[in-house]
Amino acid sequence: MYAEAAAAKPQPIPAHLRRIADGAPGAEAAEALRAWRALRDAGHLLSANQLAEFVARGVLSFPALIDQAFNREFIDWVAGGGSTGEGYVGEDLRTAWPAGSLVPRLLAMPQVAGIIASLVGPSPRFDHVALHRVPAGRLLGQNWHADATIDPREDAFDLQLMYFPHDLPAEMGGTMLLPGSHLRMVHEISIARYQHFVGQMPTICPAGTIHVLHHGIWHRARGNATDRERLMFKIRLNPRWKQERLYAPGEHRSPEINGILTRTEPWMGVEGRLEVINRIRLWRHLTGDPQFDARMWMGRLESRPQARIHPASGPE
Ligand SMILES: O=C(O)CCC(=O)C(=O)O
Ligand SMILES: [Fe+2]
Repeated sequence: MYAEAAAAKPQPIPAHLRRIADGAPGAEAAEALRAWRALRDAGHLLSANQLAEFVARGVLSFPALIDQAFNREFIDWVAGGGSTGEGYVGEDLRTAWPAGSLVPRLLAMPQVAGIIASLVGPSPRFDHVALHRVPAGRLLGQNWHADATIDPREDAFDLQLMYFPHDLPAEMGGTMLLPGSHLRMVHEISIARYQHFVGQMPTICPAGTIHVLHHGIWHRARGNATDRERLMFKIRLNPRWKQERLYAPGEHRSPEINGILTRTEPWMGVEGRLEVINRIRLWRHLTGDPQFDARMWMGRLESRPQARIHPASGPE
């Protein structure tokens, strides 16, 4: 067995996987950049305030963003056996599904494309998808978890989109999210011992709602007490450009933004300040402003005066 392994020739790494390792934008960089600029010029990018909200809470909600005709088509397609597939790791988003099929059409809608472009930039990589179907009457939900694993990146994040094609009343459960949990790094289901949090957010929403999540958000599927199946389409995207100033041109230093970044969540208790500091760190990266601060939370930690009264060495 060992001899066989030693004799095996190393396989070349397929091109699309190589790009994961070096994080480069890929051959389509120029075209992708043009598309990002077109979204910006057409006013489809998120504002600095919306981005601050995302940094603070790890979730942005867009109720009824997708029109009823598309929602209906999506539901019928699933009912007819349509599948989004279960692709994983590094496929090219532009070619992962046949042109004109439902997933690329959803992602190409200007509002959806604008959200994606504002958070993960031009031509993000397709990480994985899942079509979550919770059968009628299945009361058992998931445990609390974060997707993937502890992810220590400070200057980058992946985006997760959840699309709910039908109305989601409270008794259908939906997904429970914990706003503000995204920078509290945990390993997957290690948080399963928790049951409820003060300030948890159920995805009770009208048809066509999209929730946009930072990859670190804590969440769980809930049971479905209705007599209808619950559907949710999720897709995860990885950035391939530096996530700096991807949002709509605008002021990123303002009293309003400071207010958003320093507003803590009820479940944080006395630890809210730790999250404010995490948010400021992320905001600095996303705005390209390493001096940014809010209420001196970072400035205090960074204050190390260098001016000396006495010479560094030798007698005065
Ligand atoms: O079905 C749900 O509501 C959540 C599923 C989930 O945990 C996920 O997509 O990561
Ligand atoms: Fe999950």
